Amino acid sequence: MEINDNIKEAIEAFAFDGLLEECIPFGSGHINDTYRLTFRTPNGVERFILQRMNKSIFTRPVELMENISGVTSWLKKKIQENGGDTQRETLNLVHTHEGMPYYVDSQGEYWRVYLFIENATSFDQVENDNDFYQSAVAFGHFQRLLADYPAETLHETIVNFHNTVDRFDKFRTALKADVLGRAAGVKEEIQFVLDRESLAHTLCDLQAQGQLPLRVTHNDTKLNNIMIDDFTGKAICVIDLDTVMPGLSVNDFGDSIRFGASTAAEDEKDLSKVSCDLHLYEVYVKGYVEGCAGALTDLETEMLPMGAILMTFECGMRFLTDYLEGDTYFKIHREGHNLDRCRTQFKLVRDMEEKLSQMKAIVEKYK
Ligand code: ADP
Ligand code: GN1
Ligand code: MG
Repeated sequence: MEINDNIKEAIEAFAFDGLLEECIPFGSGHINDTYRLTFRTPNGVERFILQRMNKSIFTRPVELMENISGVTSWLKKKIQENGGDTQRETLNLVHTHEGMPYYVDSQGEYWRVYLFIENATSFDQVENDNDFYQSAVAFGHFQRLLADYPAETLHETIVNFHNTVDRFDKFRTALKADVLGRAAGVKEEIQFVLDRESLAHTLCDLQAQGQLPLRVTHNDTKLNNIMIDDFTGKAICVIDLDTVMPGLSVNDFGDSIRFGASTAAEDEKDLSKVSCDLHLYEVYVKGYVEGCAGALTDLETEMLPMGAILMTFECGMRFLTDYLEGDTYFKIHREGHNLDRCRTQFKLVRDMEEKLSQMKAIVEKYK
């Protein structure tokens, strides 16, 4: 790959050994620009993840990096106490020559580097039950490891990130502005959202009434934000820590179901392929309840299915909002990409609404 001057400047700022052999775009995240770096050193090949943080989404990157430094140091201590491998079981930041955990380039862009987690894979779709089960245990366990983290020291990296009511209001604002005149072409999707205003309140209201506890959560629990060991099949590391903040456990659960229990990709065009696989849902419920190891309250457990519906609804609404606003938030790779994503989410919501009693019965089995 031709390395442009910005990437070169960033690479030179970090304390690497050896000779750069390769720099390639990596992964399928929607937010940051991610590259895999390969260096040839006297000890062999060493690889790293280089990321340009998305400054228009994460408007306070210094605070964000404070969160990540704090959380990864905390996790490292816990992993060490449990006799684990600190190099693979959490993200490890590489520092700059100046000893900083990030670099600001001459254009004002923020960069960070992590050790590359070798012999592990981040999956965009569930390939077998075990991977999904493992990811559930790992996300539950992750929350437990952070249960006594001093939450007051965490910055809110995106304000109102999973405030579904606020997302609903933002959708309405985008609809009113309709800057590109796209609303006329998506009337059905718009109506789908408008019909569910009261649904949007469900979890926010329980939280506001103090019935659901605020916990330190990941907030972006997609399957591809977890690394699965290629040999043992165990989920070894939770990645993408940009949104670790106080939040609801049911939302962490719900986002995993939204992405992982779907029978199709998030951007599948053929909606007949999209549904919520109740078997995968059950696999995840089992793993998540085990991973949380008794930490969930009765109401949190009861609300897990609602978390799945609401996170899927919220995500679909966010894709639709971005479509109406001209695709300024999520990276798109084709015309109408956000609309395709929105449609899969709404298809899933409808399917989950129909399966709600079965989803509840499954939770009953494992609580
Ligand atoms: P985004 O916020 O854009 O989703 P991520 O931090 O999730 O960015 O990174 C994008 C992808 O890069 C991940 O899905 C994963 O495939 C890969 N990745 C990120 N960090 C590492 C790491 N430390 N080791 C190996 N792969 C990684
Ligand atoms: C984004 O960063 P990534 O690709 O893991 C988004 C999530 C959405 C997801 C939809 C910071 O996740 O909230 O659920 O896309 N992250 C941010 O795929 O907005
Ligand atoms: Mg990611």
